[in-house]
Amino acid sequence: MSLFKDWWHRSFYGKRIAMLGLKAAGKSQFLKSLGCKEANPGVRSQKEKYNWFKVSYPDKVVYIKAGYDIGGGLEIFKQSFNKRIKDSDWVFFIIDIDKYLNDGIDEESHESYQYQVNERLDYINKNVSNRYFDKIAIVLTHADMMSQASSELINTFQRLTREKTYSVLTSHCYPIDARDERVVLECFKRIIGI
Ligand SMILES: Nc1nc2c(ncn2[C@@H]2O[C@H](COP(=O)(O)OP(=O)(O)OP(=O)(O)O)[C@@H](O)[C@H]2O)c(=O)[nH]1
Ligand SMILES: [Mg+2]
Repeated sequence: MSLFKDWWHRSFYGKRIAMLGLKAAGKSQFLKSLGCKEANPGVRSQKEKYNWFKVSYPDKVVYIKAGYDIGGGLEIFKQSFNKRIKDSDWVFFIIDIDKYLNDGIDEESHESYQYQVNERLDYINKNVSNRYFDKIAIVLTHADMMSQASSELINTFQRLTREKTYSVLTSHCYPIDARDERVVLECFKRIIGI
């Protein structure tokens, strides 16, 4: 009975989500904390398929459809982001706020983290119809590494992006420790509006 119910719910009410972001941003960690057992944080994801899973609250269950946990390389991002944003009910753009603000240079690409994130935001802004922007939420991971309070982090992040063409995308952002299940569940709840 329960298996049938699960099948029924995920087939008809299941939601599709997309995780976007640079490598090691915390995409797999966020999925894992949400309840996806197959997500593998700390291991570089290529294009691993995960099965459907449930996000469980005391009073509610949200069914998430099967999808891909796609790694953060720019080529993969460019190939897949447009379709993924359109096909998904909610899109999580994951940014390591510690790296973003402290702006380290990536050893592989020799570009700063902030530059690479901004480049992707700009890319989305220019290549995706703005009618999809409402379903994109910016999640700022590694907030636990920062001395600033959440509200300050949001202010700092928004100040840096205010003058940019893509500032419309950064109006909703959520600083979290993606390893903390309780925090991730609360963040997810706010984003999807339940
Ligand atoms: N302290 C802290 N560590 C985090 C946080 N989010 C993720 N991590 C850790 O950062 C590392 C990278 O996280 P992943 O979830 O694997 O990153 P990813 O975005 O899936 O990376 P790719 O699959 O390579 O694209 C893991 O060891 C995580 O446990 C956070 O909010 N705080
Ligand atoms: Mg990953």
